[in-house]
Amino acid sequence: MKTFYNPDHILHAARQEMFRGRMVACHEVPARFDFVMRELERRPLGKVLQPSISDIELDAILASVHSERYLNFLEGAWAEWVAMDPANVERDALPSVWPMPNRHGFRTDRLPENFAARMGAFAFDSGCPLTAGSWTAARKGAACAMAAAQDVAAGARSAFALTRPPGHHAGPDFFGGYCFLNNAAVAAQTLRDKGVERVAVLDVDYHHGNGTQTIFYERPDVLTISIHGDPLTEYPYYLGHADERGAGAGEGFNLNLPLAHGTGFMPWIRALDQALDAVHHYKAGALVVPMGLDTFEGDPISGFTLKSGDYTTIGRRLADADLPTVFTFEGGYAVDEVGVNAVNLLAGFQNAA
Ligand code: OKP
Ligand code: ZN
Repeated sequence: MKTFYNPDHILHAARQEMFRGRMVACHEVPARFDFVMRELERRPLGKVLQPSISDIELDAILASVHSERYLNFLEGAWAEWVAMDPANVERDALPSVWPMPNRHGFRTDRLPENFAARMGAFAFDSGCPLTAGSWTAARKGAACAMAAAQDVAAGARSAFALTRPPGHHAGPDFFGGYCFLNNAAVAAQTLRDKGVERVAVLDVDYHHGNGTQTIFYERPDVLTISIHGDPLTEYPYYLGHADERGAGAGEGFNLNLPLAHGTGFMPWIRALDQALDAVHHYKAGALVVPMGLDTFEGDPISGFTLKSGDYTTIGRRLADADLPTVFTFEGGYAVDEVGVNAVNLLAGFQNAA
């Protein structure tokens, strides 16, 4: 499989994130990318190349998964942050005030002028710093996802979008969880646009793919599935329950498989089999896998206990679905092991095929 990588990922390198009342070092660091790249050099899976996607193409696909208001906000956010206070150039932007939906009667068509307030209107946590280069990094990352999906639509068995920041928490008009633009949604929509009638997204990151779920919640043409830590105790908390099944025309086309903190490989792989059954019954024509490696036992912010060798099995099992597959790089914060775990999964997939 080809890897489409984002050399501009480095433009997004935040200093600190808010965690329980204090600022702590970011978990989502540029070195994560380097470890995956280094492991791909050690155990090559195919060509490693930059995407060639035009701005027009990219704008169009972003506009089909995110709102115009949100994209405009993100594009101008850093300049507005610095305009608030020139000293802000030394600090990453974080929100500190949020609308309470259904309480204040807040409407997204009546945004406040104050930047900090507007930032809160588009964000769902204070742990996702926006830096001078976040927009460009995220945008170039979305181009990788689009290129990977185009490659698969053109007949490749699989492709990998290697980029950061990750994307699966980014919704139609919100960011959070280290994510700004939803790379997996971009890949799924690209496959749809290329004529794949039914696309399945199977999110294996430790955290519920709340952004992807929300983007496709009312659509029957993209089945969204997520296996993740139970939102009763795990981030992102407010979504990811088993009874969220989709709405309207999308009813029945969202499947959440929450598992308790502490879950090990055997119950995890049973959930994967359940997910793959759903993909099969849906008669998907292609698969998108938001690939988080934070299910690993050594992950500092997660609670499953998968081991490095388990990722090979997961890759193999995903290959059994026998579908053209796009992988996007999501979480995984045991930085030293993230490359080995990612390539184990991808190689497990590729060598099974
Ligand atoms: C992003 B992805 C933990 C705080 C939680 C957000 C986690 C985002 C995970 N100390 N902060 O799904 O891997
Ligand atoms: Zn995660």
